[in-house]
Amino acid sequence: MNEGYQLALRRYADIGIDTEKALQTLASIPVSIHCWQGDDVTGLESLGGALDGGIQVTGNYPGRARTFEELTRDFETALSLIPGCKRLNLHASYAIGGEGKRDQLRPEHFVPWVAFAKAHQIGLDFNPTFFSHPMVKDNLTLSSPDEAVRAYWIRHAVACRRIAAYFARELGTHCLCNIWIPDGYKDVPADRLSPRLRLRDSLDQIFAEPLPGVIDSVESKFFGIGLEAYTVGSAEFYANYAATHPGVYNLMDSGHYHPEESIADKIPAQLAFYDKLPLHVTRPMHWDSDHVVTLTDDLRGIADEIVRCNACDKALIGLDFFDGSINRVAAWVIGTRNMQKALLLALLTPHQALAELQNACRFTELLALQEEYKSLPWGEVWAEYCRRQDVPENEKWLSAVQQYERQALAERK
Ligand code: RNT
Ligand code: ZN
Repeated sequence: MNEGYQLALRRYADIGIDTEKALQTLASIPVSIHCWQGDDVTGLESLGGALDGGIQVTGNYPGRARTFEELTRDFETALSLIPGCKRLNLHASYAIGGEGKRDQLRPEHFVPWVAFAKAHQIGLDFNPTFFSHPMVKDNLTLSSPDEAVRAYWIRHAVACRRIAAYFARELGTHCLCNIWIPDGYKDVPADRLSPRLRLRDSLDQIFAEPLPGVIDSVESKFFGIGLEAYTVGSAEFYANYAATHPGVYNLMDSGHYHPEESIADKIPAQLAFYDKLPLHVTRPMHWDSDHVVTLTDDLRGIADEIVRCNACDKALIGLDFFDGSINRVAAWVIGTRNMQKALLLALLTPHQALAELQNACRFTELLALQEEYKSLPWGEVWAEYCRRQDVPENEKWLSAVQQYERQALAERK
């Protein structure tokens, strides 16, 4: 056994933590990696328009994936450098051969993705795509007052849920099908209720069909770029929708709240009522900027809550960042490994003992231990995990990405 790991194992045993058990648990927690970091949320439909819907990718680092082959090759490279259990999160705009007719999408447009998932033994998650499309009129989709527009997007979501069911059937694992819509207004609206009533009706139509294997979620948001005054699918709207529609879950994106709010505290609030906890983990900087996830206190707070609320099997952890200013394969690797490091740190914390201090109102000891535990040798445990999972245990993964950049990305002009 590696010497550094042995020392760490003993140090953790002193505080009642079994590092072997932590590694076992870590390996069992899936992280769903979003395909859209690989191509700046462009998709494969060749519609030619710019990214819209109030979200933005900045940067033009060379090597963006432009085809299914490039995207999957890039993703494979990332997979080979990330330990543990992975899933792939797809958007409907990554359909192959659907000609942008999103209301007519069928499983056949995703056959190569299913083959890819099978080859890598990973599950798929899915998202209808309600942006970057000519049928999005004035940033409105499921809440549009134009019935033709609203009906189009209802058909799209219905089609997507069936595709999600196909993924679940083919891959023998659930498929999270998440609805996020951009709908909102740039300036103060005259009517805040009617759009929400239309959205509620659209969702009722979309979720009418029971589909085995599909977990449905709705993702709220506070504001978008160009949609500053009002968002139809707000936090309260979707929280209440989910609460009154069994089987529909409220997905929390860590960039979709007020800047001083963290979703960490919202996790136990959700878990008091729900058996599943879908998440989009991202890093907002001043706004929903979707920076690559780093090992911040915010991220650690999210992982801590998942672990200490015993929610490792309830959390559906998805990543949602997109940075076009750095190597995109590296972005995947950095962000995903950080999510996993945060989970490991949480698994290496004696939460029960700390909770007992809280219950006994021994707050001095609680603060002292919380701070001392920050310098335990968790890096040795991470390195051991990577060795066992056959991925680089440290910054050596970077040279693999750089080599791939020279071989494969450099020729994409
Ligand atoms: C947008 C939402 C949404 C998207 C992806 C591409 O603010 O976070 O989840 O980022 O669906
Ligand atoms: Zn999101």
